[in-house]
Parts: sequence; C-alpha cells; structure tokens
Amino acid sequence: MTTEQRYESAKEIYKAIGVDTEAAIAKLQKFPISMHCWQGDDVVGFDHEGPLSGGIQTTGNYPGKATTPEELMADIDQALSLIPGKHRLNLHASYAIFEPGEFVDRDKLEPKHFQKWVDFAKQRGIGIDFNPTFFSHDKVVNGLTLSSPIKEVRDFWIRHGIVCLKIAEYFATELGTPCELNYWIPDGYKDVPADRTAPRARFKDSMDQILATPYDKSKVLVALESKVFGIGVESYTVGSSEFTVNYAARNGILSLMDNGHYHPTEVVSDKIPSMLLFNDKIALHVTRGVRWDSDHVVIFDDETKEIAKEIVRNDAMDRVLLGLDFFDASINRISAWVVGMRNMQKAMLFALLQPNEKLAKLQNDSEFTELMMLQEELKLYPFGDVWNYFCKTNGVPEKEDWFAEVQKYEKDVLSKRL
Ligand code: RNT
Ligand code: ZN
Repeated sequence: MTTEQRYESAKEIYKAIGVDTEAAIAKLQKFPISMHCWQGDDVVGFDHEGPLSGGIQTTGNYPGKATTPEELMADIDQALSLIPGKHRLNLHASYAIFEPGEFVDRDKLEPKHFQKWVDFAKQRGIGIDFNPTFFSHDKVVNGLTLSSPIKEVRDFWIRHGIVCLKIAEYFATELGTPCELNYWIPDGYKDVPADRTAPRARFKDSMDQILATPYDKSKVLVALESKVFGIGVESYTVGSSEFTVNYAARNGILSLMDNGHYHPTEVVSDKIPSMLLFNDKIALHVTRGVRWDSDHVVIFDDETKEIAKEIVRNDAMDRVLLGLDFFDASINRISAWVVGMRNMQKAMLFALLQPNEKLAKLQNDSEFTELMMLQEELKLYPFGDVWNYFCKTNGVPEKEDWFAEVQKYEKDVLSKRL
C-alpha cells in the first residue's frame, strides 16, 4: 500500500471516533518549534575557549561537532531538511559571530554580531529566539551572576541582559516575527546556604534594572526560566520556580518551564493548565531528564505526549512558545536534533488525533472505566500512517528513511572535520 492509501484508511478509522485527521494535520503544519542551536556543538558557542559551566553538562565525544559558524549553519540546514514543517532557530548570546581577530565581551555585544544569523534566517524564512548567556565565562564569580554580592559582577551581567534586549529587538525587526528572549541564570550554592533571601533579592533587583530599559514589548517576549538544582549547585538555586513564576506574573513577562527543572516525580504537563489559566502565553523547554536534569534527546515518551495533550486540549497552540533544550554529545548531533524535533511533532500530532471532547465528557460523566479503556485502545490507532503522510506532504523522508541522509552527511562532511 502507498503512503496515501494507508493515510486514507487511517482517516476513516479516526473519523469513526470523531477525529478529523485533516484538521489535525493543518494545525500541526502551523506549529513552529524553536530548535536550539546548542545541540550542534555541545553548548560551546564561538566567544570563549573554556569549558561549559553553570551546572549543566554535556557527556560524550562523538566526532564531527561544529566548531565554526559555517559548520553549525550547515548542520542546522541538514537537520531542518529532515524535519517536516517550518520552525524557528533558538540562539544563545555565546554564538555571536566576530570578524577575524575581533573579540567583544558579553556586555558589549551588538546586533551586528548576529547579522550573519539574521541573513541565515532570512534566506530560510524562519524566526529567531534568543538567550543571554550567563555561563561559561570568567565573570561568573563563585557560580554567581545577577545575584552576586559583588556589584561589579552584577553590573557586568546586567549590561549583558540589556544588550540582549536590543539584539532580540533587532531579530524581531529584521525577521518580522517576535523574538522570545529567555533569561536563565545558573546561580546557586553547592551546600546549605545561610541566607536564602539576599541572593534572590539581588537577582530581583538585577532583573528590574534590565527590564527598566525600554524595549518594544510587541517584538520581544521576555521569559524567565526556573530551575531546581544543577551540578555543583545542589542545595540552593536562586532562580527557583516560586521566584520566577512570581517575578514573571508581577512584571508582565513570560514564565518558562523546562521539564528537566523539577523534582523527579513533578511533571510540567500538570503545570501547563494552571499556568494557562493565569497567563496569556507561557514558554516551555522540552527536554528529557534521565534520573537528573541530564538533557537527553526528546523521545516519544509518556510525559512528552502529556505535555502535547495539555497544549492541544487547552486550545493553546498559539499561546505556548515551545523550544527544545537537550544536548547529547555521545551520538551524531544532527540525528539528535532530528529525533528530538520529529518526536515533539509526533507528540503534538498524537495529541491532535485524540477524541479530546469525547474523553473529557467521559471524565465529566464519571465514566472512568470507559475512559481508561478508550485512552489505552487509542494508543494503537494508526497514528504512524498519518505521521508518514504528513512527512511526505512536507517533502521530508518518512519513517526511518531520513537516517540514510544523516549517514551520508556524516561520511561526506562530519568525518572530514576530524
Ligand atoms: C539550563 C537551562 C538552560 C540551558 C540553555 C543552554 O539548565 O535549561 O535553558 O539549557 O540555555
Ligand atoms: Zn532550559
């Protein structure tokens, strides 16, 4: 049977339970995912030599990682060519591109240092999201940035936060689409702190100073990301969930939830509906923590599906700004991107193909036996036939067929980088 025939058959099967596959596909087609540039080079960037710091870690030494802007752009192109639909690119400030011999510190960055990224995005018709980089830098003193007790340190990072507002505005203006600007700081303590308040008060004041800078709120969507702990920062994190959610609510910015940033049995899927009741928009980092915030590649697992279901059931595909955030250095990095992006899309499609109203009615009617039965049976509906059709209509390989392209690219391009 051809892909189309399989799709037609699946369409009828879904129709019988009241699910419109055409409508599901149309919605998925319009849902952009912000693809993080940092999977391509193990979160290194182009503005420093030292190791990755800030309590986050990549593990593995798979050959062929991108070490120049040209290589990273080529790898991003290769990944995007195997992912259906149109997406966005998520950059970090550490990916500034300098002229040969030029170096500009983080507090002096200007839009021009990102002009090559704008050209790249323009040529591909995609938007850019952005992140100040508060790690992997010698001005992170004793693990602290915006919450440092040293004024000079705080001021440096406040200036960094401010220049990033300007750069985000530049992206939005040039590309004609708002830029999500996500602030995440690694600040915290390895061991039991004596004062949990003062660092948070300093962080609050630093953020206030950054956001006091005028910027176009229709162009720059500022987000603040929380975290529970990091490597070497196990006992106390300044930007905890309570801090960021309250700060965001009070200051009219977005909360960003990363599903690796909570206690292991705490799930972001359950937080989404509450956040949507009180916020026009929310931002997400979808990742996969294995036993800790390990940033494994996103797979088609239960929590990814639950996150997607909450976005779909709340009719919030245009209210949730979704980016991926993982970094695996132990496998082909392009494959990591493609697997993660395609899995996030699969989770969205899976959610769109559930008879959500019918399921909600069963819950409301207290028909819990039937609800459990149906939710389980739906797992084996011919979802893959709809997915393959979606890939085909988008001109990207179906099933595992994309992998041959990655292997070819590894042989022709990545292996020559050694
Ligand atoms: C770290 C945060 C943060 C980073 C990226 C690189 O725990 O998740 O989002 O992963 O900014
Ligand atoms: Zn994150």
